[in-house]
Amino acid sequence: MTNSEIAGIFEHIAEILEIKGENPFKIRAYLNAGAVISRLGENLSDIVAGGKNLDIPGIGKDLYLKIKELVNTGRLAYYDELVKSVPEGLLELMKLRGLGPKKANLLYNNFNIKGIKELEEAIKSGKLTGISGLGQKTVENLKKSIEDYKVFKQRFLYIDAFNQALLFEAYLKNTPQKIIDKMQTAGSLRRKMETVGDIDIVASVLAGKEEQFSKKFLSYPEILRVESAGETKIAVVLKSGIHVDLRIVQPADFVYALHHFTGSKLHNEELRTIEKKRGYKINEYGIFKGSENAEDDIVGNNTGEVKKREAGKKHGSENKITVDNEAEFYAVFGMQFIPPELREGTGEIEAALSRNIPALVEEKDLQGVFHIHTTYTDGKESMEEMIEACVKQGYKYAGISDHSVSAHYANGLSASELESQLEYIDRLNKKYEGRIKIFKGIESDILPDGSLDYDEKTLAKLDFVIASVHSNFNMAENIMTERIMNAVKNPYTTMIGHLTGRLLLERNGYAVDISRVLDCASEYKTIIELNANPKRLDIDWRHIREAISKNVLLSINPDAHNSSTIYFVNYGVNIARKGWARKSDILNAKSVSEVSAVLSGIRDYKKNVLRRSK
Ligand code: DGT
Ligand code: CA
Ligand code: CA
Ligand code: ZN
Repeated sequence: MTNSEIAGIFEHIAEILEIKGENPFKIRAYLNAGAVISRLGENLSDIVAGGKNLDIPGIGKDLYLKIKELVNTGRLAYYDELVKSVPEGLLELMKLRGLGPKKANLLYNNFNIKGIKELEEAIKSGKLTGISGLGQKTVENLKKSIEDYKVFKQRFLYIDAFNQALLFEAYLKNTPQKIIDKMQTAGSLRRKMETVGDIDIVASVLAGKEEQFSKKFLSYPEILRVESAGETKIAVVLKSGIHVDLRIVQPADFVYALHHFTGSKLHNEELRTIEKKRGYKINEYGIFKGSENAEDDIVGNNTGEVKKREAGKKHGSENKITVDNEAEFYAVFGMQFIPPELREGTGEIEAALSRNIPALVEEKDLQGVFHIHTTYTDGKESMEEMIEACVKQGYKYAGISDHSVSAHYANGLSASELESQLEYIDRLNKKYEGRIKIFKGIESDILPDGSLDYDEKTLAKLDFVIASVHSNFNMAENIMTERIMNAVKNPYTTMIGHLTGRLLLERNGYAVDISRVLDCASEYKTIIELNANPKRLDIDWRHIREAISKNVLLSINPDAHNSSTIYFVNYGVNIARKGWARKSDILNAKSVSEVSAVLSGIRDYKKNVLRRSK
């Protein structure tokens, strides 16, 4: 942990304390310490490691203990608690230019404004005018800050970054003569993170074309401003607010640079640490091994043997090991290829060493889709249009699930409306026989007590039920968990929709004990949806491995409200892969007959469990 990171945390603590209206002396102490630390010549990590006593004015014993905790553990319990003690929206609010803790406090206490959205609405409604401390000018400035914040917010949805990277790359490749040797996106985008901080691009350029390439890059019409432009690194901000980091490397270094800048940092650090013990040095320029014993430990792979050559002056007596691609890169260390999605430092290196990296599910494995809405409720296209789109995609089945009766906001179906929809599906199934099978379903609200909409007689007519929480988000965690577990146990529940209800970069999910829900889903053989809407991507990939280890089946669902969003499942596949999911872990990677058997099997199984427990 660097001095500036520690200083940043202390400054943030001061801000939060100020929002909470705490003792001004305490606040001053943190602010002061932050300032002192950021001016400090010596590294705090070194001071702590050296076991020295700190003798810096402004940093007392209590603060030094906190510094020690940060340096030694990378965290600070006091800070974590503090962050939890204020509404998250308030912290977001403080990211607005011109809005410090005092104003945040004012807005919160007088208008219950807890976030940027609420502030924006309050400004629009004129509610804030004529309040002391919030003059006309201030309000105008806040309005401007909100607009800027939206453009320059810190992270972007994967889908947005992905699309912008595609356009930029297409532009870069579009030259009368070939300039680029190799080019690829790296960073969190390549690892398919659900949100992305910036776009990282690694490129190697044909000899003599370097200047031409830089010029082309810097002439991209979407560039808002250039942050820095060197020979090997260019950083720009696009008009959309997203930053782009370009690294230009020698063709011979491309693979190492690509690997390095793909990250994650944690993955790289772990790999370097393990391999250092075996005499390797890894960085963005290569893999090097000290000349003594250099032959040992070098393992070829099935795509070709690993070559070695002298790296020349730059690395002295070390040998640079030449690889042509990342499969060879990992093979040097006797590892399986680690797909970028898995490079998060969560055990992938160990798995690659013991050949336990699974074959991950792929887009082409999907044979059908569930969770499709139609104009019967809030969908934008007719059922037939949605089915046609699925046929076009080559899907062998489609699961229709409109909203249930409690979902007034989405024009939910009454029991009789649902019955007429089911008859319509019968007719369509005849029409599409041999092409696609339509499964009859519903997305039923999970009512506050955990029960579903409709009576048993109606539910029994369906092939599947997606049970989702759409109301009463603010329950205490244990009550929400019980609510969802009740739905899991219901014999008619096939799967639980969007497990936490989060909207990425907009709102956190409701409080729910995911591990308990997964245990329950495992016991009752209930499927968990991986909602593939790029704003949701819910269940989070960090919980997918746990689900799989508990033998819970996942269903990658587009939650499509029009035919052009059925392809959202591809974003779901990304996330499933990040969660180490194989084809066999995914419901809709199964054939029609397998899926039919699974759906009826779940219901029969749960009915049996219930019967036995009586
Ligand atoms: P982001 O942009 O916040 O979504 O996440 P990343 O992973 O794309 O992070 P970024 O853009 O800062 O850096 C890209 C990769 O470059 C990162 O995953 C690993 C590598 N890298 C960058 N800086 C460092 C560093 O200081 N140490 C190490 N070990 N790796 C770094
Ligand atoms: Ca990045
Ligand atoms: Ca970056
Ligand atoms: Zn839905």
